[in-house]
Amino acid sequence: MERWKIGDGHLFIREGDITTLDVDCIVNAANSRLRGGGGVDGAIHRAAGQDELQAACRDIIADIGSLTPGQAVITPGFALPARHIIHTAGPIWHGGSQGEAEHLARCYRASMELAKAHGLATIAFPAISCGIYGYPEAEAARIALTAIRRGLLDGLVSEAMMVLHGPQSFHSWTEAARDVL
Ligand code: AR6
Repeated sequence: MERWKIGDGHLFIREGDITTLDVDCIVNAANSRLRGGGGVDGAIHRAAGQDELQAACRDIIADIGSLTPGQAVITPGFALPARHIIHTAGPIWHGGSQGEAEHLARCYRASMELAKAHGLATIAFPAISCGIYGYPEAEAARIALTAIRRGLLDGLVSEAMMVLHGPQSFHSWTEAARDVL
């Protein structure tokens, strides 16, 4: 695990399974209809309790229709050690000319703003869009870390953690951190 002090807060980069973390909130790399799916979304659903989490997601979708690009919404964590789940849908990678970078940055920013609005001080992120949605990891890491740095400087949260699945991802993100932070 690596750690940086930023403003009054800290950024951690670590390898692991985000569903095991005891934090105020974890972020789910969801789809815009909150339908559940594979990747980290599937892991979060299994660990939180599929039925309860899907029921909460259906209520949100009944209210708002679908998530707009970069929007974030919140549910309880149910059976997770984390108290809440913040759901945001990252961009699908189409080569970079369709606003993907701005959309991705907004996912991180909106998640931290929502955490702040709910009085949540510790947040853990997966590498949003870096799996099924195909975002190149080094580029995604630079965007994410820049957004998280700004959020910490703005006092949106006091601890932000990037949780990477596997040693290769961990390596890309710590490399990017040396450039960005
Ligand atoms: N803990 C931390 N990171 C994980 C975990 C885990 N338990 N499991 C996977 N990852 P992805 P996306 C990493 O595909 O690209 C879903 O079907 C994974 O290695 O989960 O945003 C949704 O419903 C990768 O680095 O999300 C959407 O339809 C990162 O999490 C779609 O996939 C994100 O990969 C979203 O695709």
